[in-house]
Amino acid sequence: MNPLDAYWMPFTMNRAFKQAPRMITRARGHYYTTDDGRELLDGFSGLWTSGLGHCHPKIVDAVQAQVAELDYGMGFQMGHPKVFELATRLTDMAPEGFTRCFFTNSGSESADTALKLALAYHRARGEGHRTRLIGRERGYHGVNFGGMSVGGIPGNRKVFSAALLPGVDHIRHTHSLADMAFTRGQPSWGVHLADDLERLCALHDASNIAALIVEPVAGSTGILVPPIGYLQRLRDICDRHGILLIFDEVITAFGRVGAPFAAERFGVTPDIITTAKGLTNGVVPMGAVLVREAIYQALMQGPAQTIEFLHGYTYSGHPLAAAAALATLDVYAEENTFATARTLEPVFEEAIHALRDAPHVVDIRNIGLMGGIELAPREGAPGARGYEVFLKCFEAGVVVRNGGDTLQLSPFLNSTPDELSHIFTTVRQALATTA
Ligand code: PXG
Ligand code: PLP
Repeated sequence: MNPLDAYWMPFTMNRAFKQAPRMITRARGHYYTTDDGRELLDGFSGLWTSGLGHCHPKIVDAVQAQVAELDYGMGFQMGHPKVFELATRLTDMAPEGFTRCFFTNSGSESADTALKLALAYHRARGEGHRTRLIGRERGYHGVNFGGMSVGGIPGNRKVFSAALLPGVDHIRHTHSLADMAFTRGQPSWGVHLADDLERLCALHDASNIAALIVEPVAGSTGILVPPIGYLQRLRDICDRHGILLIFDEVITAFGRVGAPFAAERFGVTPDIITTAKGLTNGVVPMGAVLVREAIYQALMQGPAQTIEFLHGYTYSGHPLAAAAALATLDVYAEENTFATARTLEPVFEEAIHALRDAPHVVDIRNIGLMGGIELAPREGAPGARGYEVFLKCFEAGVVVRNGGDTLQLSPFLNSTPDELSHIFTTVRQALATTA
């Protein structure tokens, strides 16, 4: 038996991996070390998680100190100081009006928490008829039943079709090669795609719709940057019809678009923001759901001796995660990380768009330090070309990710221009040698 067999790996080609493993044993700064002693430049910041680089000494110290002090503390009907401090810090840095924070352990749990909050909010206000949840084609909101249902990735949904939540619908995605290929930053075409929400309001009657959930920039499906004016128009339509707007900022929060939140970068304020990943720099799993005061207040109206929102995870607000998050927020502030990322954005944009003439490239998209390079699929084998480029980059010492035939780039928020250029040189060489 292969000693790797027992572990069923997540979102991985298990059989192929176990024939030819890619094993990492150490990480420091911007590099992984493999089990055969090679150094890999991480062009994906973990999995969008680790914008500060790996094993940041301040975060490592904070977690080490915490584990020796309070390893776990029951979070139901009890609490520990750091998680309260963290909630205050997060609401302070969130856009105006976000005064409350609920903790989870992942982006998937944040998405499902946000959807449950939306239903509970409307019901508490006497609008229990608002039960429908709207997502968007090509959206990714994790893998739990709620997030998968509002998600719009056919492959993730297909097998579970019979068990998807009822009462869910989707607006159109915003991608069109014909209208926006090779746009730098936000496309000027496509604001009208937001009007698709009006179609669903008319179909279901808006009084039945609880919430719309979208990623401000769709990440997993290949970096779909919102057209200029699009998010604002979604906001306007939601306002007109009393629909809550949820931004899933699991990828976009904490500097990835050169601001604390994409809501700020795009100047559009949702009602609920979901986060995870960069909250702890990926060091300990944690997610946070930020909500506006009115949502919290609506749920605080019952008898005093009741649990107002019957929801929570054993590990909500885990002490190690809280310590890691507090240290991470300190480092973001001390190192001026979000502004650094914003300064790097034009360098990144130049470097990624320079690949326009490379073989197979049909589109390049970027915003902040998120980049997507879409390749033409190989005849009859969608995804194969993207996967081959991923493998070649790995062999050449650079980690990128492929989502099907789109290469995804998520360099460190504190990358050097040389590192960016090394990443793109490696991708270019990989493309040149890929059929
Ligand atoms: N929402 C969004 C917007 C995400 O990007 C999740 C929810 C789920 O988070 P968890 O922590 O439950 O995985 C995510 C996660 C990719 C890729 O290739 C991105 C994610 C996950 C797996 C792959 O871009 N994002
Ligand atoms: N399943 C069982 C049997 C449980 O007792 C619990 C939590 O107590 C869960 C699932 C949920 O686990 P978590 O709170 O870590 O999400």
